[in-house]
Amino acid sequence: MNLDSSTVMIIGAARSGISSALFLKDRCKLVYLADTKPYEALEKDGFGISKIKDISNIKTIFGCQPEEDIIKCCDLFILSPGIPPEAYPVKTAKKYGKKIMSEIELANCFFKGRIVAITGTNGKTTTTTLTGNLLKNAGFESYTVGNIGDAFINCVQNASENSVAALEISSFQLSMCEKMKPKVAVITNITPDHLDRHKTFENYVSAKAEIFKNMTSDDTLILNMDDKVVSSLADRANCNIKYFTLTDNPLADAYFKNNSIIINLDKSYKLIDKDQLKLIGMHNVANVMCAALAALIMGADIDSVRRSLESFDPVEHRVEFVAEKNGVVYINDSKGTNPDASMTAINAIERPIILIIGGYDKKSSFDEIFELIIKKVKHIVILGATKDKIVSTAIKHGYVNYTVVDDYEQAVNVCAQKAEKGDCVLLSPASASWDMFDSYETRGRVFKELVKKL
Ligand code: UMA
Repeated sequence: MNLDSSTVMIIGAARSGISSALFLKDRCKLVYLADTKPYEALEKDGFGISKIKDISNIKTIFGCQPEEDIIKCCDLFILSPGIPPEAYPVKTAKKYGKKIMSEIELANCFFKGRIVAITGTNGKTTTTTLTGNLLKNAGFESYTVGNIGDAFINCVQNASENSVAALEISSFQLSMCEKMKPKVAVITNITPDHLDRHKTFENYVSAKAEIFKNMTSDDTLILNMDDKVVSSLADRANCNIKYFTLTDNPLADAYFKNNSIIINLDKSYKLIDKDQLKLIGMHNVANVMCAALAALIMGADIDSVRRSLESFDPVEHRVEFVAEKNGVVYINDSKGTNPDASMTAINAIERPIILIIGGYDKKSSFDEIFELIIKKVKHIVILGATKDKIVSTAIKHGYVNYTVVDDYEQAVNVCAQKAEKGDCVLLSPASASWDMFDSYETRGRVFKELVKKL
């Protein structure tokens, strides 16, 4: 891709936008970096906006929308994943027939190595981290990038033909991918999420299916046999398919038998016992199956995969142990940003639970999670933009053990008062963080700080 004579406009000046601007600054005639937030707010976000200061061919448009006349002069638009398709610069660029691509697609155009792409509603961060780790320990020059927090474009400059990107990719990012052709792709599971952006579940599933649209018989798609929505996608794919299942089903390429993970690729063998893993819960057994299949298909050796799995620690903010205070265990699952992820966390915990729930409204339903809350959760502490919706769902299900609070300090204090020795306080909001925080990471860190102060 030659952009020497192009003027490029990047929309969104956070992780994806800043990294794209730095990558493009020497590769095109002029870069515009646009964000509706003013500079001071971008600085506060802490994604390194000061790095683009005083670079002669990066012009910034902050605190307002770019003018139509400037949009008309640009040849290419790079969108950050958080920019909705109805945003003013996107609609205007489309009106003038301009080329628009995502930061992921931009990176894909310049990346020389192979891609292992991982998507799904839940489990993708752990699976991606694990895949990157298994590949690195097996001697690959691997980069763990994407939705996980480190933009894909950041690794492109240093990558070679021998590199492998373990790429976590969200539905937002997939809906703007054109040519990406992963060597291996994984779909962990699909349940309703991000319906505020995709509008319908079908649109969301179709966005996920974009991951394999360019894959051919040289490539492999790993699908969840236990998830009907995911396994039915096999009919739409033109590449090799491998399956994993948490049942004892030798027809799958990875399955679970007598508490062990069995791999069934060229030959059948026991990979590891569940008890040898530091990761807790059956959802993590599924994540391990995905990552192990992906690494083995890429050529990692079995012994190295086994050793790496034994030593792998849980990912921050995903069912992460924080502290034990007065016999009460505190767990941070701030990455539980939808009801399904929070149900997975609740299911992974064997103690009586006090749950902190609520946050930004992604239009998810809370009915199903209440069926589990009734069985496993002693008390819930509700806050955030979804609080009224959660309270009315609690009333509808006849669940009365709840307290509504205004902020995290109150939430942690109420939990500490309600919890008894042997209980677990679980932060798993079943909602995104954007009503009160810039990210789920900040939310998780605030929770951990408050717990440490107890
Ligand atoms: N903005 C505008 N105009 C708009 C809307 C937003 O200018 O109309 C600006 C905002 O003011 C803000 C910037 O756009 O400054 C934000 O862009 P962004 O939300 O795409 O943020 P990035 O920091 O670039 O982060 C994105 C992903 N965020 C989202 O998809 C919402 C990050 O995933 C990802 O790590 C990063 O790219 C690198 O790939 C985060 C996430 O929450 C972790 N993802 C969602 C999830 O996992 O559920 C999908």
